[in-house]
Amino acid sequence: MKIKKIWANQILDSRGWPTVECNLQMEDDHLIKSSVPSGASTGKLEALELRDGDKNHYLGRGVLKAVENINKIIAPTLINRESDLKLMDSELINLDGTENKSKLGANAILAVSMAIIRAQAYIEKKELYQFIGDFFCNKNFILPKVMFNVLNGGAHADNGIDFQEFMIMPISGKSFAENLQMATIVYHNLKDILKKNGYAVGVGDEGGFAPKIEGSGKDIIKKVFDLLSQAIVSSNYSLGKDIVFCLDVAASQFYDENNKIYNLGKEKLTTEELISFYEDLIKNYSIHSIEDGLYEQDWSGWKVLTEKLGQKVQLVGDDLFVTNPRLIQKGIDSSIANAVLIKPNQIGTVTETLAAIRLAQDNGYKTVISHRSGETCDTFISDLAVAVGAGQMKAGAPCRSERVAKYNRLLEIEFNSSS
Ligand code: 2PG
Ligand code: MG
Repeated sequence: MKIKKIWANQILDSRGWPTVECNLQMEDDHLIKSSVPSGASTGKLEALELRDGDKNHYLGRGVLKAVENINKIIAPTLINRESDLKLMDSELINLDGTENKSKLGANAILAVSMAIIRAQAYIEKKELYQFIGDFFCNKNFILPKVMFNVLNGGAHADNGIDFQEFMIMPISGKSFAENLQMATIVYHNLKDILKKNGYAVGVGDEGGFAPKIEGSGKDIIKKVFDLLSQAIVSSNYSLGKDIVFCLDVAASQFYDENNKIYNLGKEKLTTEELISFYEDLIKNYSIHSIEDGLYEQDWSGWKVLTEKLGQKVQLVGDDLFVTNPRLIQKGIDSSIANAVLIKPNQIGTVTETLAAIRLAQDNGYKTVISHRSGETCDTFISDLAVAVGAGQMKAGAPCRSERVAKYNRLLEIEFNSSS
């Protein structure tokens, strides 16, 4: 069955900024949609998200050029053909012709790439995760353990907490559904605890609470961990046994490149001091994973970090690797980090995303499939996580429809595959 029509629309993401939606109509008129997310704390080497820059349209953040690139440049090359992800992704890469997809825009290219693989799944009458699994030669479908971001800071909130994401990962549930329930119970108890302590309970970009907490840099972080620990205990779960902590520090966001210093509140920390702060936190709290613990271009600092902490915790590279096989290979070659965050829009096609996952897995690096802080209700990453047996995923708090949509899709996959 051939592709009859492809067209794009400008829609809004969860922060109220424009993003790209791609529509793909099959010969039998079946309509497929995909839409792409957008980051706030983006890595320097990510594929380019094309924005119009016209101040009179959405304050410069419109994506009409990307939409037009799909409608006028990409669509004519794909219609009246049968979907073929591998071939079509490589054509899209060539059509763009730049290193970082800056001509057509990674937002345009990824939206189409996701629609193409969905079209193939539709033709083969398979669930998306089953089709991606076949494509990836994996039959071992696993529901991921999820890092739920229950307290937001950094670029995702305006509360003076420098670490970006404080996440809880339930591990003792017998199913995804059970782990989801555990996270949700802790989330609601955390709300009560914050209220009792006089903190505001509005939420940040990823649905976690975003209270303003007074103190010096390190003290604030410890206070957050104490509040989260209380929420876990008051939910009758055991820290370390039932639930572990995960952090996305997003350290590039508070790094002073000129002075090579991390500004944690009013405290100025060297790389070594920040690493020993992590050691301190690991001793006192059950931390399973630290993402972007150091500045994305400080490869020598990352080397020290990995040597010191790599045996104790998972060290995830996000801004460091930007889902780019070339940078992941560089990390593997120099034994830096031990896990890779996977965000399809950092690289711009589904094929390259799968190549990044394959490279990580083949070299013993763990993979964490991730949303962006600006999201839509597209649930592609849930299917992706199951399909490749990633083992881990993060999609924000169990709150806000664009986050919950991903968790509800995981529930659906788990339910359907067990019934
Ligand atoms: C991150 C992401 C998602 P953003 O840093 O891991 O949580 O944030 O999309 O803003 O880059
Ligand atoms: Mg990150």
